[in-house]
Amino acid sequence: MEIKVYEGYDLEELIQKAKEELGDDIKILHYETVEEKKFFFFKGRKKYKLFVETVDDEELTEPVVKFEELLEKVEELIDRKIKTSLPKIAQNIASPENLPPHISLENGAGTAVFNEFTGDALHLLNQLVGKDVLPEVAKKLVKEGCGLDIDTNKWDLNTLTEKEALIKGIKRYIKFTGAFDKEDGKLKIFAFIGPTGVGKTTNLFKIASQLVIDKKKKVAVISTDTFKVGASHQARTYANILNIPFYSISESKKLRNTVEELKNFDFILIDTVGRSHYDYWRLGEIKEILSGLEEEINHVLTISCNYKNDDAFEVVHKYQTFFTIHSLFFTKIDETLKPGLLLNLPVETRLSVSYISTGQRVPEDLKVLTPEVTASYLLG
Ligand SMILES: Nc1nc2c(ncn2[C@@H]2O[C@H](COP(=O)(O)OP(=O)(O)OP(=O)(O)O)[C@@H](O)[C@H]2O)c(=O)[nH]1
Ligand SMILES: [Mg+2]
Repeated sequence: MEIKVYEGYDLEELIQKAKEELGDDIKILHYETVEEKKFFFFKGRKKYKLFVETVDDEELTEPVVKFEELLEKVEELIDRKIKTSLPKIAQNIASPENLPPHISLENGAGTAVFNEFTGDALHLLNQLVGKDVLPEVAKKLVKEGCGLDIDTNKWDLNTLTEKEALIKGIKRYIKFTGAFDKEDGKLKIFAFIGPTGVGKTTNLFKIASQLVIDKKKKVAVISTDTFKVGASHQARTYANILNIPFYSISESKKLRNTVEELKNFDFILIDTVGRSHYDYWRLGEIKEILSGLEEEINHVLTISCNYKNDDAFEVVHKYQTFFTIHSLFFTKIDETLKPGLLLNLPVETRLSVSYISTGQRVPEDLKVLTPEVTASYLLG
């Protein structure tokens, strides 16, 4: 690199001269103007000083790093980064700790963390999770049938069979109402509430049949489902077969009067219209019809076993904001292979359970829920 100075009266000419001598790629650093002194009558002229830097040949040739080379370097860096990070990512995915708790690898989708369990206890846990029992619920229940294994310092079953262990847990965490019955000779009222099509009407009549035929009780049925076309007809037909009184009522005052008239009966079963748990307005309507009888009515929340866990919890949650729930009445167990709800709902919500509907036949397809019956459905 070299700096040259050109002097003259025309700046354009100076630049031209520099280019001719040094080439087109000169670098103009700066220029100065110098005013020449006046001489008698002549005005002083403006003179220019141009400072130019010559550019080395090397600098003019190819850039130090070619674009392709730069690209290669970047690609190499990315490759290296992927190679070092991938094993870690892969490990993280496979590690049980990183999976949502209710997913089980054994079932092809991942595995829940049951580090503190071993042997049969672990086998039982995986079986339950495979039936959609939430891992936290499964752990709670299984631990009841476990003791600490001294060799491994982990929990293992201390019962003869897995079913026994599960029953122990179920007894500890789930309340069972037993068959609907009368205490102290007073009239008992049950209202079947729940989402659409879960089996409220069908199962109400299964209960009515058992009470009338097996227990020789005095039963009346009231339907507040005046909304659905044919609903009242379906219920009336069942009532006629059983030869029991049937009422179709849509006003709360009339309902209260009718209940008053039926004082000497053993049971009143109230059928309600199925409502989406998201339909607050319509749930409010049911509450309004039943109002004034809150204290006397046992609200039986009917829920289908083939509901997904999240949906079922949502149903319970929404219905609980309107009604005090007496018990969960499960239906359609015959329509699912994964009845985890049977444990998840009562354990997590602490609501009691009453019955389970096992099919469409009235009155046969109904069982009173007990710890043994519940365990059978989970373990086959
Ligand atoms: N597979 C099976 N079907 C059932 C069971 N319980 C009821 N059902 C059927 O489910 C359908 C709906 O039953 P309903 O008793 O009318 O249901 P609901 O809850 O009263 O319905 P809405 O009044 O419309 O809300 C009918 O076809 C029943 O036979 C069950 O345990 N298993
Ligand atoms: Mg119905």
